[in-house]
Amino acid sequence: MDKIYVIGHKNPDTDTIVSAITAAEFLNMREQTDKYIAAISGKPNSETRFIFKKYEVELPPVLKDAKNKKLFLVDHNEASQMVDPDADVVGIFDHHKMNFSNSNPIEIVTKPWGSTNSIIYSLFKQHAIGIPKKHKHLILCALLSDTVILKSPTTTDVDRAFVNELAEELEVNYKELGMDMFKAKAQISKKTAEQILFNDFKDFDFSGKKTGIGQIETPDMAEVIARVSEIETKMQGIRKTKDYHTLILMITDILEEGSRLLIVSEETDRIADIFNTEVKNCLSGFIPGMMSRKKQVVPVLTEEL
Ligand SMILES: [Mn+2]
Repeated sequence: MDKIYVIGHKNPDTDTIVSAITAAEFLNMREQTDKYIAAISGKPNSETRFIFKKYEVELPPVLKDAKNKKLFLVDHNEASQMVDPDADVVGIFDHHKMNFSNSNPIEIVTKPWGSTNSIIYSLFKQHAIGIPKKHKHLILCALLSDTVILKSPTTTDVDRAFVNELAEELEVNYKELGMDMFKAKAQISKKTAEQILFNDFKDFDFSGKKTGIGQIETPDMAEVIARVSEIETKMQGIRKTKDYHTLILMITDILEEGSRLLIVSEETDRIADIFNTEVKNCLSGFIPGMMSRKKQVVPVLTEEL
């Protein structure tokens, strides 16, 4: 029997890694098989490591080579974010915009919800398949991570209902859990400039302009701002060697609920204009309410850049 690797995007975050585990579990249960294997496409970040340690769950193995392997994609669908753009994709569960084509009919479930795990949790419910308790904890963490403790504009009523339901059942104070997760994720003082930039980083193609957007979410923005010149120097170097048109780091304060953008680009001023902000030494002013790369940055650049 052919194994099918259930796998999330490169530079994996908590939602992507938990999705691999919960989706593999769901698919195996639904099809009464064990051919679905959870895998990850790179090193987990400090938030994910904190969660897996807390709930004593083993991290899935890293899939180093996807050649001639069947993949079930979770939490992404764009070739630029896939572990191997030429892999044989047999299914997708995702909550991002679709940029995918395939020569075969496959199962695709997408919802405009705040987390891929909200989709997977609803599939478990629809099919009346029980979820192991440890996985329920992981699902709650993934929802809190992707929705920034339900504060991100990507949050829907479905996500809110699932978080409240799980928190009640598991007897967890989800706000405290969320803050502990984001503290573990930020760990600014322990990170190099490069780790801050690539902590949560995705590549995009905006009408031929290669763009990389990182995001660091922290309860204390000042800690990152203090290191901006060091990070900018790193970004200038990466932009040249890797041939980026634009590199952006979103520095998001989850308590103040807004972001500043560190922009290294061929068109820095234009990008500042696009976001109605001014840039000094590559750093924008505080943009209140900007929390989501997916909802507030990517669509605007897709349209305007
Ligand atoms: Mn996600």
